[in-house]
Amino acid sequence: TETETRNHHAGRQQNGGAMAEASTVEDVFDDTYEEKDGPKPPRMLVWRNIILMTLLHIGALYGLILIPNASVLTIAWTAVCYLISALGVTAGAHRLWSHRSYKASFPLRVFLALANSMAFQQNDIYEWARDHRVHHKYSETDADPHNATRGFFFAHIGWLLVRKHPDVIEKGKKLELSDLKADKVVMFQRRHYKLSVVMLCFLVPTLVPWYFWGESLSVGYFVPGLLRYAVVLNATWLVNSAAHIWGTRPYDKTINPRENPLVAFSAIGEGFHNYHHTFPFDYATSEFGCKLNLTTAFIDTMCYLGLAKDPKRVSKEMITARIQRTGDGSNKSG
Ligand code: ST9
Ligand code: ZN
Ligand code: ZN
Repeated sequence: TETETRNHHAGRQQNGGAMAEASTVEDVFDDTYEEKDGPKPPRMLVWRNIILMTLLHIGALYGLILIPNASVLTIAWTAVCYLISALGVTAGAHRLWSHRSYKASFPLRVFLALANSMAFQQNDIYEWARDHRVHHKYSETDADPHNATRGFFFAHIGWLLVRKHPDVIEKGKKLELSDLKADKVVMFQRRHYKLSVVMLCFLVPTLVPWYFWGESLSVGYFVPGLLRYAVVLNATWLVNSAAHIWGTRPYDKTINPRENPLVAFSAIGEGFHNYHHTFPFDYATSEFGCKLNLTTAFIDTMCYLGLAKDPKRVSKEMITARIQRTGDGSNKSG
């Protein structure tokens, strides 16, 4: 595995002359890390987050009840907000900024940063990408922020309700993040994160239906606002919880992340998680391109329009070789 992964990285560097930044991305599993011996540090609850997450989910349930009061346009707007915020996470924070699996022009990065603020995940793109690189590099150990060996609840939402394991921070501080620091769009979003979240995650979804087609403010706030926000969050968390627990492992049966079509559907393409942890730099995060994968279709469209370029892909031969060497036998094409 080790040699193969290193070859991927070398391959990455050869892919394009100006790909220097991509070769520094630390998203490959590090099997030299060992968890510290002795008792685990005590779990420290963060009550502020517990209360806020409870209120958010109560608000989202209320939004669910309000759906019959919403106009058709408001429902359509909710879907649009869902897609935009999801793309800000999948095409933006995840495939572009965490993994550098393709290159995006300035206007596309601005769009993805705005979309990312609409999704209001954790913190800004910089912290999201940092935590996500630690997740890949130290997957399912103490240094993984949402270590799925601690169970479904912890991997899903529990990790946001307690202090991080010290190893997450220790290892995260050693990561190479210069590509993120050098990205003006990422740093701008980081500087203005709070304001951009208030505007894009809450005010815009609420006010657009009110201003343009006379929707009530409460439907605007609870349906395209809170309900949409909570559903995008849960769809994202399912990648960390369900897709690390349920599904097949056609590419690498020695790791826990799995292929989960249901998660792929709700997370617009991010549920092919056995593939993704095996080949983290592939822009499609799946062997099967656009299948159940709106994010890949979006990036393809952006490439077609000249707004993105250099999407990285694993060769068919490399996939087949990997399926035969470490797969669980569930892949029909292998
Ligand atoms: C949310 C996040 O939902 C979702 C992220 C999901 C990730 C998903 C990945 C899935 C795969 C991709 C698929 C996408 C699919 C999308 C589908 C869309 C439909 N390295 O953090 P603190 C430092 S959030 C280095 O406070 P605590 C840090 O800089 C929802 N350093 O740790 C700081 O340093 P300093 C809203 C690190 O105290 C210090 O440590 N958000 C690292 O343990 C303390 O940092 C929330 O609900 C690192 N990795 O608190 C919660 N980490 O002091 C927001 C930390 O120098 N978060 N540091 O400034 C929090 O409240 C807290 O982080 C905490 C931990 C309570 C969780
Ligand atoms: Zn994962
Ligand atoms: Zn990833």
